[in-house]
Amino acid sequence: MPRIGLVALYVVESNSIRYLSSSLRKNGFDVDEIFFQYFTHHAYKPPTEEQIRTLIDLLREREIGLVGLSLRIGALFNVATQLTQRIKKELGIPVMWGGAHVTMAPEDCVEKADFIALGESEKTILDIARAHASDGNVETIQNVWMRVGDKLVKNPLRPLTPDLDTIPSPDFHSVANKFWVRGETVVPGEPLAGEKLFRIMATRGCVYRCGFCGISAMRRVYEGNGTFYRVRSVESCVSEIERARPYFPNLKRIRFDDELFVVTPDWLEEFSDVYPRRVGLPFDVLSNPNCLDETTIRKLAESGMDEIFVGVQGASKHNRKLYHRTGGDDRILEVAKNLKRFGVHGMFQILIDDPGAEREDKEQLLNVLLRFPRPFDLLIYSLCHWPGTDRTRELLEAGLITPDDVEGRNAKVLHQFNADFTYPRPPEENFFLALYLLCNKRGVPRPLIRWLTRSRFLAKHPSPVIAAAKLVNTAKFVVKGIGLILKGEASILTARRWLEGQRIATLPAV
Ligand code: B12
Ligand SMILES: C[S@@+](CC[C@H](N)C(=O)[O-])C[C@H]1O[C@@H](n2cnc3c(N)ncnc32)[C@H](O)[C@@H]1O
Ligand code: SF4
Repeated sequence: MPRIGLVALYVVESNSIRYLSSSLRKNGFDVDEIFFQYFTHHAYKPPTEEQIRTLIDLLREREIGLVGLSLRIGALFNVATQLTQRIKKELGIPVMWGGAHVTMAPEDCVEKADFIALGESEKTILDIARAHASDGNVETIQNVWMRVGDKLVKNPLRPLTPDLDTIPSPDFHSVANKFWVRGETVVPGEPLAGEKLFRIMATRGCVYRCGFCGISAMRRVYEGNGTFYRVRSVESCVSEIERARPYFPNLKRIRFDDELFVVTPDWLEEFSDVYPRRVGLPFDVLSNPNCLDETTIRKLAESGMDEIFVGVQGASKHNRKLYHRTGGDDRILEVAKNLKRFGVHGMFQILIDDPGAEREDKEQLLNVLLRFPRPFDLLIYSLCHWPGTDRTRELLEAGLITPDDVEGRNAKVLHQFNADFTYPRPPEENFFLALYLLCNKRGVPRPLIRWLTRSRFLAKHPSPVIAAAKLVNTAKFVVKGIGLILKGEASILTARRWLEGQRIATLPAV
């Protein structure tokens, strides 16, 4: 039987193809995992002819009979289209697409691939593999969409898998049948072997519906098809880490990549007992301030959480008005204070560049941030317009963006997800970006920032504030980098990404 080749585009970390491969292998199917290039913030380069050739030669050599492209981000839509056309032309084999962007924008994707699979696909891929092993007909498989002549076949979605523990864990350690197309070279084996950070997901989905977020768009696709937010058992998570550990001899940290880490009291109680005993490594998670009361923060800290990413986005009025996001500014401040109290380093995420935001919104956010206890990190994201979100629809309707601004047609996320000063934004937006950058830096007096905020002149001519912000941010970035090296958490992959991606102008906010 010809093999299936699953290809991750610019993401060596990809859970997606690892999960799908585990399901296929468990059911006796032959599959290759191919990681095409890797991703460095702000240093993305489209694939060269030689790189595409390397991929095609590899697929031919491995006798792949069906290719599955995993398309997580809309920004790589054109790359996926280009690769699909080349594979079909040169190898004459079918190409299917799946992944987060395919789920959010199936209408665009179905026109480019032989067929696509929407949503979670561990079961769908088995049906596809069975069809591939027999007559190749996938036309009636649930979750599959395809164009048949003039007709667009849209099969219904199967319900979400309620118990995540029944899904075979991804395999981050075995070396067989894995290939990393790095530049023009094929590196066989597990690309993450030897990394110091191990990433895992304890959940899928989310309980909220924030207007800017891709998760909300995916949730809409699944409406009426089962519980969207699901949690794995503590045992399942811990044993996945235990299985991987012997293959990661330099392991220093666990990162839970969930959009919203678990905060159910029973789960946390069990986790705080089991994780320290059986894993005992520092870990970090991502969460929403509404989920982080004092007890939760204490429990997480006791379990070994030393850092946390917390989504702030905007001040409360802005969040409610633009993003249907609840929670007051006092709550966010309380979270910041409790994190400090329990010795957890806070890394707060904010959003800028929303064309509907007003000066007042920006000032309010700055005032909230100026009340946070220092030290804290600030990650500043520039709003990208994912297809299918409420915010994208509202901005389109208001004429504040055009369809060309939506990711898929656009690829802003590759160049300006972490906001920097290379992006052409209005002076006032740059002024506030510079002030945000200053507000978590220890040497910068807060009264000075408050005073600068009031300057109408600097809001129109922000160059001096930008220069100051770049300087202090670079200094903090260097200090943070040295800290990572001293803690032994900087790996070769991290270092390579920094060296390739970072110029002073594009250093991410810290
Ligand atoms: C964890 C994560 C990361 C991690 C990856 C870690 C890992 N081990 O995979 C890291 C940090 C590396 C990452 C990077 C990025 N990410 Co990210 N990431 C996520 C997150 C939170 C979870 C992804 C995941 O692993 N889910 C679990 C797996 C099993 O689900 P899945 O990927 O959807 O795969 C299933 C199906 O989609 C389907 N499927 C997937 N591929 C295929 C292929 C075929 C052939 C088939 C049939 C089916 C299929 O089956 C899979 C199994 O059920 C998602 C949000 C989300 N919930 O999807 C954002 C998300 C995908 N990321 C996003 C973004 C923007 C990025 C970055 C651009 C950020 C940046 N600038 O660095 C990069 C892009 C990297 C790239 N080239 O794709 C956005 C994408 C928005 C968009 N549509 O453009 C999302 C949706 C976040 C959000 N809330 O908006 N990410
Ligand atoms: C997917 S979110 C999850 C955050 C967390 N669950 C919360 O409630 O804030 C991770 C971070 O990505 C950023 N982000 C999400 N959607 C974005 C978009 N459309 N454009 C730019 N950044 C975005 C936000 O700042 C967010 O904090
Ligand atoms: S921003 Fe966070 S809380 Fe809101 S929908 Fe996205 S993942 Fe959920």
